[in-house]
Amino acid sequence: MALVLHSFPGNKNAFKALIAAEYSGVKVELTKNFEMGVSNKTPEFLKMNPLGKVPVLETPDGAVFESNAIARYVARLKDDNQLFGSSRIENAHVEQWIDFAATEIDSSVSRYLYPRLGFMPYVQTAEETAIASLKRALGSLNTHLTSKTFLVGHSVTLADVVLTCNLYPGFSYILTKKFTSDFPHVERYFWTMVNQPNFKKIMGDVKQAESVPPVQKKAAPPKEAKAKDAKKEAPKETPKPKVVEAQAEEEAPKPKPKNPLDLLPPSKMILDDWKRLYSNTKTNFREVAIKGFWDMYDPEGYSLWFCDYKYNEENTVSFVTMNKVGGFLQRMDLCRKYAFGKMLVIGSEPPFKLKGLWLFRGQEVPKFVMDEVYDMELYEWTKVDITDEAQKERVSAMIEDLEPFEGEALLDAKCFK
Ligand SMILES: N[C@@H](CCC(=O)N[C@@H](CS)C(=O)NCC(=O)O)C(=O)O
Repeated sequence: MALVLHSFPGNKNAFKALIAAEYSGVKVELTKNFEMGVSNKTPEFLKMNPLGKVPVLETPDGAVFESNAIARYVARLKDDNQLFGSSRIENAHVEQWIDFAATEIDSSVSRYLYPRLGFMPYVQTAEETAIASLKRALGSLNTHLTSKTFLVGHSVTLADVVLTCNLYPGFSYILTKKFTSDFPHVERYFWTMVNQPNFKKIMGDVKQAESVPPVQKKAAPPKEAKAKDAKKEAPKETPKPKVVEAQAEEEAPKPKPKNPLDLLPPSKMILDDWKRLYSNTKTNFREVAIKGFWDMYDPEGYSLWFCDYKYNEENTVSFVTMNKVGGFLQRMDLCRKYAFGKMLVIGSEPPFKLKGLWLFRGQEVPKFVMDEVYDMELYEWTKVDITDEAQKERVSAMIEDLEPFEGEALLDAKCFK
């Protein structure tokens, strides 16, 4: 029976076990319908890995997390597996390069790439440090590989599996030819590895990044927080001349103006009632939730909007596309009181299409959302005409995650509520 590996598809950390399994004649299968942020937060998953991270391997003797430990476990299922080398010293070297791949390559690639994909805050000096560490590590790897095809010995070992997987996000998303050409032996090594049949079967065709992802626009820190911080920093004991005090009083921060959406005439639609109905409907979704939605919908107090991602051709990697939507929904947190949304990742093959449906308080896409959430301008916004039955049906289908959607499979559907 196959061992079950919990992860989203396309995860380089899951590739390690899947490639090791190919070399070892072990059956490992990815969980079906894994939903990042949902499947890895269930109590059952947290029992397997309290950190809630993937991958996790389920074995008959218990679960294993940490991708390198999982890959080692899988490889050990084959006696005298050459993936560990063929002598004690080779085995030590395999372990040495696995640690090098984790501490010198993976950490630097992550610190360079993830802020650019918006998964971590971008800090220019931190990026410079990450690039310097990465160049240093690639330089030493390049020297080692000058006269070698494999890291250790004369065939693929687990060290090649782990190192290639850790190089993979770098080559695929950020390390352009301009960057890697300083390390020709690393280049040759990487392309040789990813073209080995057992790698290719899992990774598919690997293509090198053609450009460095631009730095994500950052939301300005909330004005209120700035005012509070300024207050904190003011020296406590300094006596102020009266005239300055008077001026300070005049300049005291005014109470925060109400959100204009709170000043709209009351609506008969209670957004929380709709969100509750959406969450609590487990069966007969069309008859209960969708019907309930249209019964509640108040076209005077709310408006519906379709959004279409303008740059779908960039959505070539499933998990990056899904994370893009995840980041967008996190940034929409500031309008939770005034909005409900569905975002669909459409297609079974890249490039994936991103389309969404949003319900906003008022008749416009709220200005403060447009101003604060940079993702908004990456989408084309079209107001739904609910007198048009076809548009109404499209709204229902999007709320319902109806599949196929416009003739295509859904890779993912996320809800903002
Ligand atoms: N050192 C871990 C890293 C695991 C990891 O960071 N997984 C990411 C996906 S690649 C994750 O699950 N992130 C979810 C989270 O941080 O909550 C390994 O090699 O398995």
